[in-house]
Order: sequence, then structure tokens, then C-alpha cells
Amino acid sequence: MSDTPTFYITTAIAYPNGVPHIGHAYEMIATDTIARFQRLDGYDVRFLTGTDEHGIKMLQTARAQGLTARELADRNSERFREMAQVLGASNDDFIRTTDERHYAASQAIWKRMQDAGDIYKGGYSGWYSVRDEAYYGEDETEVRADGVRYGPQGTPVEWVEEESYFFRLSDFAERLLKHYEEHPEFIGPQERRNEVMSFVKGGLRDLSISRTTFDWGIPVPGDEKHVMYVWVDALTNYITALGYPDELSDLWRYWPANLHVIGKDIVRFHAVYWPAFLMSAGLPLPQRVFAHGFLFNRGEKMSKSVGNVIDPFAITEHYGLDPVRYFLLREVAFGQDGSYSHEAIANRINADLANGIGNLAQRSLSMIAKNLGGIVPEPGAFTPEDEAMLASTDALLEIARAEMKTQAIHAMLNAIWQVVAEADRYFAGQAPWALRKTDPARMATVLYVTAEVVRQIGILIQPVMPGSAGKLLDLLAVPEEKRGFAELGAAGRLSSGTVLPAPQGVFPRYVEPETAEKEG
Ligand code: ME8
Repeated sequence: MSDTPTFYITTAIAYPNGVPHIGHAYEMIATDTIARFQRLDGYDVRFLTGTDEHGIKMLQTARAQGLTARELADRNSERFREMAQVLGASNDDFIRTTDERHYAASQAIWKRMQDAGDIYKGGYSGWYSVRDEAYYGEDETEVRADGVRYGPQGTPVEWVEEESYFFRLSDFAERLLKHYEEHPEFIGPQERRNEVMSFVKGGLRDLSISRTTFDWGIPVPGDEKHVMYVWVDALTNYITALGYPDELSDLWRYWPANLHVIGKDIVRFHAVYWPAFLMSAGLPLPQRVFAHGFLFNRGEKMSKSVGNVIDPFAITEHYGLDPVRYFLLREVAFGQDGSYSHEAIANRINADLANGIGNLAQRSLSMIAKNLGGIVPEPGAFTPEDEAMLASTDALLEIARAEMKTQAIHAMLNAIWQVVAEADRYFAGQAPWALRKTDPARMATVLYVTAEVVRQIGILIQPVMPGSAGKLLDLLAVPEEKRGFAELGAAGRLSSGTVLPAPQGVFPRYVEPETAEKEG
């Protein structure tokens, strides 16, 4: 087995009761960026995504459309798989909870929890939200002006009574709190950790973990009248994909996960239920659960009825994939809610990409092409300005690592763009075009330093914009094997004498379609 440290990262698995929306795309892009970052930083990364196909919600949507649940799942799961491809996701696996491997894993973890004495049979009645697929205590619900009772997520609840298996969640409160205390990094961001801790401190009720009112789910081993509560099966996906229960499988070395990336609405499931299930089954806990915020369309919550659900296929087709990836990760502080609008996307594309890194690369590389025969020059002695410029650039890797440790993707991008701005000032201040006649050797040094900054930025932005960063590195003739983070800083400086291809624009401006038509 190799010594390369492993890094296992997952997205939530989406419900394929509808087609993917921009919230799903956002989670995929962010998770993919973290996976790519870790790969470039030398980790042996395993990246999992997939679809969560059981449960009453799937069944009800299917019925309403005159389909079986399996037909609905097959149709929409394929769209999620396509979305991953269209978004350039580098996932190593795509799990469907209807996969055969997942039945075996879910039944195995169930048996482990049962053998540990943590599952018992009882009767259940309570306020159930079909949409959340969760029972709530009476005190968590309220009857609103419309006479309907709602749960804490704002979805309607109804009174349900059924025979059910229970998980002794109430026994785990102490152990969970101890874990949160000893591993402050277990839940991020901080607000979410606080919420979870106060929820658990309030005491935990045992959890109803089986259903008898429908059969679209994984049968409870030894009592097939019951199917597992969808969240028991859904959470198990993270270990199914590593070969569980075969702990001798080659993939099992990736467990425990380093990071589960999820949205803020499903923190309780990942930071309370999931670690309790794992503790019961005697399995190690994931290192971190990070909850991102919600995306809103100009500040409004997306909903199919309002008609403001943004289709990830359409948006990437319209703006291009890398600009969309960049926009979502730069504009929205990861972990907080964010808003998107056409104006904001167009502005980021033009200000940060076309006029920012694009312009810097274009200006410096076209000067090398025109004045130096397209060959990376030999720099002369560095001035304090050159040294300062290179030092700021060389410092980026440590900043990026520190930010990415807490999934602050936006902060990493912000730090990189500060260096882009500094390089713009450096380039304008050194005015290499004015040195062409007066001091060509000095011009060559300034162009060398600028191209070296572009090289490092090209390497650093690969996780966010793999396609455009690749093109940028092609323009600098950086070989494929020299694009990892080990090549950042002084270790990988541009080699003088390298022949560069003809420069091309990598970050086009966004032009409004009507304007483009008129101009075209
Ligand atoms: O929750 N903005 O599936 P899901 C950002 N099957 N993120 C959003 C979002 C939005 N507007 N809407 C949804 C489920 N998400 C379960 C997960 S994991 C074992 C089971 C996020 O299709 C949401 O927070 O409703 C979740 O992380 C993911 O998209 C899938 O949501």
C-alpha cells in the first residue's frame, strides 16, 4: 500500500424526485473544487456523489406522474449523472441507493446496530412531515393562520401511527457531546456546530427507523414487512461506496471520510444521526461535516411554483462552465447563503476574469511573443519590486491551504485575486513597454516575473476552473506533470528558453446576447 495520505470526500446524495437545480450544481462544484485541490496537493483522493432514491417522497412524486418509483429514479438519476459530467466533476464513483451493493451494506450496518442492542421494536405515533421524511415533537410544530400544522422546516406535518423499529438515539447524547468537544473541527461552520450542540444538549429522543406504510425502500433484515427509514439507508451510502461490509476491500482504506459536504438543511442527519449509527456499529466517525448555505435567486428562495429554479445545464451553456464555477465559489462565502443574478455573474466574468487574470496574462504573454520571439527570457538581477511580487505569489500556497482547511474557498480566491491586482499594479508601474527601447534587459526581467506570477496563479486556480487554468498553463508551456502544487513557489520557476505557443485569450468578456447579435 502506498504512503500517499488518503482524502475521502462526498457530496450529499440528491433526491432524484425532480431534475437537478442550481443548489445541487453548487454543492457539486464546491465539492469538486476541494477534491481537485487535495489531489493537486498530493493526496490520494476518493470523491463520491450519487442519488438517494428511496422513501415516500419518491413514491408520491412517481405516482403523481404515472410512473413507478424505479422509473422515476432511473430517469432522474441519469440527469444527475449528466450534471456531474457537464459541471466537470472529477468524482470517482456515482452511487445509486438502488444499487445492489447498497442493499447489502445497509442491511449489514442495521445488523451491527441491532447486535449492539441499539435497535428495538415499538409503536410510533407522531407529527410526520412527508416532505422532510421526519417525525417532529409536538413542541417543534405550530399551527399557522391557514389552520395547517407545520414542522420546523416550514413543511406541513400530519399525525401518523405505525409499528416501527427504533434506534436508541437517546443513549448517544453524552457520547456525541463528548465527541463534539474533543473534535471541535467535526462540524463546520461554527454556527452549525453551535446549533447541533444545543440540539443535542436538549436531549435526544429515540429515532423511528422503519416504515410499514409503503415498500419502496430496503427491507429490514428478518422482518420484511418493514422497510428502513430512508435516512438510515441514505447515510450508509458513504460506506457502501467503499465496499462495506467488506472491510478488506481495497477501497476501505479511504474510511473514515475526511469531509462530508452537505447543505445546511441536513446537518442534523449528518452530525447527530450518522455519527450515532457509526458509534453503534463500531465504525470510525468521519473527520468533518461541513454545511454550505443556500443559493437564492436574487435573494428569493427557489421553488418550482415561483418558476425561478435555475437549470444548471442552461446556465453553464449560457455563461460557460468555468465562469459559472468561479462565480459561485467567489461570490458566495462558502458556508453562508448567497444570491445570484445575471448582473452579478456578468460583472464577475468581466471584472475578475477578462479584465483581471485574463488581461494580465494576455498583456504579458503578447509582449513576450512580440518582443522576445515567444521565448521565456533569462531574468536579470531582481529588484526589490520583483522580489516583493514573487514573494506575494510564493506565499499563496500556504494561504490557500490554510483557507481550504476550513473550506473557505471564497477566501482562497480572494487571496489569489489580491495577487492578481498586485501584479496589475506591478506591471503598470514597471511599464515594460516603455523599457523596450531604453532597457530591453530590464523589460525581459519584468516580463519574466509577470509570466511567473501567471504560472503560479494558473496552477492555483486549476481546482476552480480546470479548463481555463489548463489553457493558461498550455500558453506557458507548463508540462502536465509540472502542474501540481509541489511546483509552486521557487521550486518550479518558469524555465528560461522555453518556447511558448502563440498567445490566445483564455477569459473572454461576457457580451449581452442582443449586443452580440447587433455587433455580429
Ligand atoms: O437532502 N442551495 O437531497 P436533496 C444550496 N437526499 N444547496 C441546496 C439547495 C439550494 N437552494 N437546495 C438543496 C437530500 N441543496 C438528501 C440527502 S445525504 C445522505 C441525503 C442541497 O436533493 C441540500 O442541502 O434535497 C443537500 O445537501 C443537497 O442539495 C441535496 O438535496
